[in-house]
Amino acid sequence: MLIRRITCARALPLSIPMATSPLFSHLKPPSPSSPLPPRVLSSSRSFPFSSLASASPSKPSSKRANPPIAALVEVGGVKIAKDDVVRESDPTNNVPDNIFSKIGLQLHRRDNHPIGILKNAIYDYFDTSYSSKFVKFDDLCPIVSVQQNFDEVLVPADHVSRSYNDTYYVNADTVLRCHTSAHQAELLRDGHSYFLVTGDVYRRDSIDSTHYPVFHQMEGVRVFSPDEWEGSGADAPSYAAMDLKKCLEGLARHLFGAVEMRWVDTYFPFTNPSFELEIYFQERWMEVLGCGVTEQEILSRNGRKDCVAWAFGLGLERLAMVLFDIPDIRLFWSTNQRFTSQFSEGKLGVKFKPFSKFPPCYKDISFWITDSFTENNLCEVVRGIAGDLAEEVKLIDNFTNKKGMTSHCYRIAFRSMERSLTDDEINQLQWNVREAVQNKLHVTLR
Ligand code: FA5
Ligand code: MG
Repeated sequence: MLIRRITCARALPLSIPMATSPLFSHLKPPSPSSPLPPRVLSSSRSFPFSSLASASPSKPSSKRANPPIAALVEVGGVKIAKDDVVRESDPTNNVPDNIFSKIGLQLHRRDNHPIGILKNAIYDYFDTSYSSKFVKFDDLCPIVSVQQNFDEVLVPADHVSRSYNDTYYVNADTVLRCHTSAHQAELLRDGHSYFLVTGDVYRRDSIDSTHYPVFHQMEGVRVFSPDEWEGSGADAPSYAAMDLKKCLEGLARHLFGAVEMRWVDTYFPFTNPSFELEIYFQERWMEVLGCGVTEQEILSRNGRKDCVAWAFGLGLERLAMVLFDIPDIRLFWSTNQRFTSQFSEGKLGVKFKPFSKFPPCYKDISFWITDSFTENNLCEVVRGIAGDLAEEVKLIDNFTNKKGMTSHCYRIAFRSMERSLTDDEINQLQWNVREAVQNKLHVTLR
């Protein structure tokens, strides 16, 4: 294993394709003068749409891209009805059906699924290295308050991650957690000093092989009392930062043995200093985790005034992609036996054998954007219609004419991982996408 330390603020241009779009990490804190994202959607804004299933009543798709959805799910003993989460008529709600359909599936609690196998392997590492001191939570409800998800981890009021463009809101005060850090404060208040929280998290995001609107994170927090760093010769934050990197480098060795990695300095509202770990995968650097030394204010607000702590948030899909050689993040949701049968409990070293490779089909769509247009909204429309058949949405052309009108052209890659798509089917999907883009995003098609 090679761990290259990067000392500059950020080693890579932000356009590196496989680095995640930075929801929490930024080069620097957002400026106080940046515009406040809308908390509640005004009816005049072209905005998210709770459900996209009815995109084209006049031209019903011949085949359903999205499977039927259960009306009630249960997480950690809490029953969640579809109506609790998806409310089309409520302008403060932007959760579509296809997102509700993922709640309660809990891939991380399946011992034969790559995400569950990875979770268990990480548990093994922590149990062995820390004599089972880490308390584990993997069944906390993903519906949390804005306070838990943002306020308690010091996310500023004007931070981009709070916008309806980035986060799924159930209503103005309640969200689908967009990171497992949402549970940090309550667990600190409950007196835990070593804990791991694994869960499904939800984000409005781009469409490509390493981004999916539902994915899994594992949060780790360790609190130190003064006697642990006093006498070490280091100050408390340096001591915690050193211990954190040692812990995560050990974890990487435990999981991967030899793989090329590097640390990158970054910014999170809840840690300082903050770092990301990137792994070289499929000929690119891929960000797999964020971490850092917990902001003192979080500790003092939650009864740990004299302590220091570290915290990390791992992207489990990203790590599992490297570990099992899984080329596309959509595969984790596959129920196809040719995928599921390749993995079994405790088997970490297995390399995924692609069972098929069907050709992608590319369709371009061009339109004049409006001020309220965002790429995440476009991706929501595309996913709402094509579901997991949408492999990638990529901006391929962008220009502003003399009148100041800006045109975007996106290339959509449609591909099934399980079968060949017919021309008719793809044309129908693209037709539905065009119609929905025009109606829901209020842009002018070219
Ligand atoms: C966070 O979510 C922070 N809460 C992590 C953290 C915890 C930092 C504690 C400090 C202390 P970030 O937005 O970078 O950070 O996401 C963490 C990881 O989730 C990323 O490194 C990446 O591996 C994964 N990830 C992010 N977005 C996606 C996505 N759309 N699909 C799949 N994985 C993703
Ligand atoms: Mg990040």
